[in-house]
Amino acid sequence: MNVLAVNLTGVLVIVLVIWWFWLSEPKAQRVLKNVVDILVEGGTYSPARIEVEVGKEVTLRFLRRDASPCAEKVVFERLGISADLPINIPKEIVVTPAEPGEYSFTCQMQMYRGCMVAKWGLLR
Ligand SMILES: [Cu+2]
Repeated sequence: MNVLAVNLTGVLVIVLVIWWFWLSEPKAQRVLKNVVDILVEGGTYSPARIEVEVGKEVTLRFLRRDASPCAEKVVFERLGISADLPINIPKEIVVTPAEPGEYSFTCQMQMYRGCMVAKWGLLR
């Protein structure tokens, strides 16, 4: 009886491990790639460097905690995007990097600095 319980527990653990690492992976990955949360606080974006797939739409959700006017705008120079960031309210910016490479984003004075890196083949 005890041996059977141990074996059943073992099988259950294996099934859970397989589900967690393989079967559940596509969903988690898709969510991670489509929406990226970026915290704006203490003079930094975090994460300050994000990797995204070339040609795929991605939502960057900025949450500004820093009340200083320095952080009030985020500018993607290469994409021609400039947006106001309200304090404590997530602001979604949807971008599609058409070419591989680096797309920096900064505040107006370029004190806050971040970089979105577009690469091929991240989703494969
Ligand atoms: Cu600034």
